[in-house]
Amino acid sequence: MTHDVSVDDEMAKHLLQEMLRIKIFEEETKARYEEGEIPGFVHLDRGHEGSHAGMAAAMRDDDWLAVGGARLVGQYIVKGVPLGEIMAELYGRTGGSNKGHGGQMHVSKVDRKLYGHAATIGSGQNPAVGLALAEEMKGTDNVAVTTIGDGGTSRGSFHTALIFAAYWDLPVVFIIENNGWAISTPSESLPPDRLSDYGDPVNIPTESIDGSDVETVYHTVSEAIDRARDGGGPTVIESRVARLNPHFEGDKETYRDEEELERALEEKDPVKNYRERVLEAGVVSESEIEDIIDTIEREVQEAVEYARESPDPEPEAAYEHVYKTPLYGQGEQE
Ligand SMILES: Cc1ncc(C[n+]2csc(CCOP(=O)(O)OP(=O)(O)O)c2C)c(N)n1
Repeated sequence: MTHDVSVDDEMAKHLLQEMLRIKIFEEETKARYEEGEIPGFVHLDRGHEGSHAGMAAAMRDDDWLAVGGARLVGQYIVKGVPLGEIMAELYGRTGGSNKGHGGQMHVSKVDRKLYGHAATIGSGQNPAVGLALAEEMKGTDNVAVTTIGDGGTSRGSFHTALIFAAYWDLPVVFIIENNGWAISTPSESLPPDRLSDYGDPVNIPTESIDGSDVETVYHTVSEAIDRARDGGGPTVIESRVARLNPHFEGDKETYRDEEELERALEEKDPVKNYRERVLEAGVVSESEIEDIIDTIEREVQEAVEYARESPDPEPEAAYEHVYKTPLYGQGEQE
């Protein structure tokens, strides 16, 4: 890679640091999962780090992020959820952001303006429209960014959200993280060449970009957010990335061509490519990168310790935060 760096040194270091934070946190998650410490399913983000870090760097803290797709952990990290709370949620412990009720797919944190994922893919876009409408009604210039995978774009709810955002000209940035796969279904089987073309029928401006290039994502999302903040309405961005891990840990990927995966690992690893690029440009030295990695590794170990020490929820907690009033007598207080 011989591209110049197109952001200032401070931003370049920030982007690299955020991508490394995702990568190191997830390597530890994978190891803890394989040791049987983390229950349930985990879906990891390898290949999406640049899309997540570039998106968040373009946002302000008071902008909403309504997350979607299955590549979620990196999105929680870049939106500033404390690593301990994410890890404890993965462990199903009370120290998690959702007190262990949510697990890996359902971290949310309202005071960080992170709107969590529901059980069905493609369900975060209408809430994002509602959040943007609420911000507009309150008279702020905060925007709502929302992510979705290629698979999720097949749901009607996604298209409904586009229609409402266009109709009300709302400050929403729709990011489609197209990693080529919805579990084992290739995104090539979807009708448009560029998934951002789904914005065309409702006249929303669209962009289709290389989402494994963190700076491209940062510039494109910044432009869309600036337009939304200035009253220019929504944008649909297709962020083309590669899925560099299986759909979930344990998926044998028998449907996937080995050569395609090897080529993607060689060419589309956002962290490896950006590390080379900033080193080549003289923005950081090898020893500075090693220091950044040491610091993150310590943070991640602290997160694991926090999760391990955090208690399991009491069985009765299964009835908390579910229904406003207990259902069929369950969980009633004596
Ligand atoms: C409405 C709905 N259909 C099916 C599923 C099962 N499911 C979970 S993840 C997934 C694939 C998602 O693919 P994509 O949207 O491309 O996101 P990615 O996994 O690539 O991040 C599916 C089909 C679901 N959760 N919700």
